[in-house]
Amino acid sequence: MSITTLGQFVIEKQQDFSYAKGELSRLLRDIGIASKIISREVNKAGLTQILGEHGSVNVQGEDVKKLDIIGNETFIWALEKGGEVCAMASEENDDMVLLEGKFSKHGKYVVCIDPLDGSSNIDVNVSIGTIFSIYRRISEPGTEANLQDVLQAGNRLVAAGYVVYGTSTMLVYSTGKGVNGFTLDPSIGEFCLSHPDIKTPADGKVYSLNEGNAGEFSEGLNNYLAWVKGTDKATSRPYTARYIGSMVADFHRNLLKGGVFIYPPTAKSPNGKLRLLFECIPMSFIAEQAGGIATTGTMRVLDVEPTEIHQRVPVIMGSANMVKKVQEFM
Ligand code: AHM
Ligand code: MG
Repeated sequence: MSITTLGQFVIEKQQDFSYAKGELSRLLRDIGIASKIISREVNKAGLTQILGEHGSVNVQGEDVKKLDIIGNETFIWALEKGGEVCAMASEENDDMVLLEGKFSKHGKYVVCIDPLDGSSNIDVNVSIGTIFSIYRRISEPGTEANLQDVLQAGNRLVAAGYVVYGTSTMLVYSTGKGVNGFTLDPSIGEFCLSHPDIKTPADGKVYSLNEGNAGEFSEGLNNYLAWVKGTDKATSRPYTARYIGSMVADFHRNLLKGGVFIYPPTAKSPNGKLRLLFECIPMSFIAEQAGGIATTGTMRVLDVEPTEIHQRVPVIMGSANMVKKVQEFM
């Protein structure tokens, strides 16, 4: 048989890390388990008519929770069971979460997570995603984790990735040695290697940003938009706009086909909308590992030193030449 499951792949790659004692492999396995559970819940989302609306009580008499809450609780459960992680920062929690599993205090890792990104798309059956990043803790294992453990720059990442719940569920991750993608085969309940060693094209045709905010963009960015559209009448240009409003889905398409994803500063939100820890760092890591570029417009996203958990930064990421072109204008 020629399939390689996520679990098999992670074990095969363990030898890439001289310090690895299997904890990271187990942690990646736990993230895979949580993702499969969330995938199952996401697939049931359209059944709320039958199972009950969010906030109501379903036919079994259980409270129906919002999917982002389910996603968050699923990750906390999986990481507490696994015991490799001492603390977590989540888009769903205001503060850092100290994990309370039997072995959590001794866990060597911290995880930052956006359990369900693009949640405004849930009700309309459009792809959503989970984004995760893994760091080694700074504090001593066995002691209580502190804020410093989760406020680490992206250049210290051990691993990061995302799961896209689309026509198939796919998990894409990197441990700093390239990017690999796994598609969930529901018939065996396993993520199977489907996209080995993903390299993003250096050029692309797709630009992805919310142009509804153009009135609040910088002059430079609006000039770029005029340029991609060829409104300067120079020549017709090959670009096309694609923006679903689910970063994971927009990013994933651009990663495979070539493109640039932009969430720029606007007059109202000078730091953009997306969160450094939960969204920008992990996706930038994947972009770079696949051969692309990720910048805030003024610096490499992975070099930004986080100062608070829910910090936001602007982001321009994707195919190297497209990112460079945006920067020329900005
Ligand atoms: P969320 O974490 O609340 O779901 O918000 C993040 C999402 C991204 O997936 C997406 O790129 C962006 O918000 C869309 O925002 P906008 O509607 O401003 O374009
Ligand atoms: Mg989000």
